[in-house]
Amino acid sequence: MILIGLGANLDGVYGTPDQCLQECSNLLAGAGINVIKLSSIWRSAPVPISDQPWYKNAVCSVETDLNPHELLSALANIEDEAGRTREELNAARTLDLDILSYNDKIINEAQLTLPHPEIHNRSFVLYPLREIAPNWVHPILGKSVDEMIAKMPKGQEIERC
Ligand code: PH2
Ligand code: MG
Ligand code: MG
Repeated sequence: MILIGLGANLDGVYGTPDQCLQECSNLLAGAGINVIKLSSIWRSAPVPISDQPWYKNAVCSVETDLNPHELLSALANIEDEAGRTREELNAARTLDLDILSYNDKIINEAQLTLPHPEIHNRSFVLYPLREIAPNWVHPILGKSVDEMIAKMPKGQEIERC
């Protein structure tokens, strides 16, 4: 299963963060990335806590013929088209598309780490992930989504929209 995390907390080319996430299935399809399942949109406090606007987050599963590196660059192109500017780490953004897992492959390269190294720490990934892939098991940690939710750092405010 190929899993992608979606996030946005600034208005951009496609409108509000909500509107941008709703447009994502079309944007991905245009790049040969077909959305199979899409979670609800969740509203989450920025991690780490800051005075940025709250995020809208979702997770989807996709099918594509692109390999992991091709997928990474296709997602970066979509982020660019959405008006993303690349500033400091964790800066507010119009659209963030992260590969969470690519068929459970393990990759450790400067440009691409798979599975995404923060999955188990982030409520804004784990709650939407549970909606679409409740049986997914982290390929390195060997933990189910529920087990990761039970152990994730506390105090990350999140609500389903
Ligand atoms: N993305 C980040 C950093 N912090 N916080 C929330 N709530 N949602 C995000 O998508 C997010 C974040 C870096 O990609
Ligand atoms: Mg991210
Ligand atoms: Mg990213």
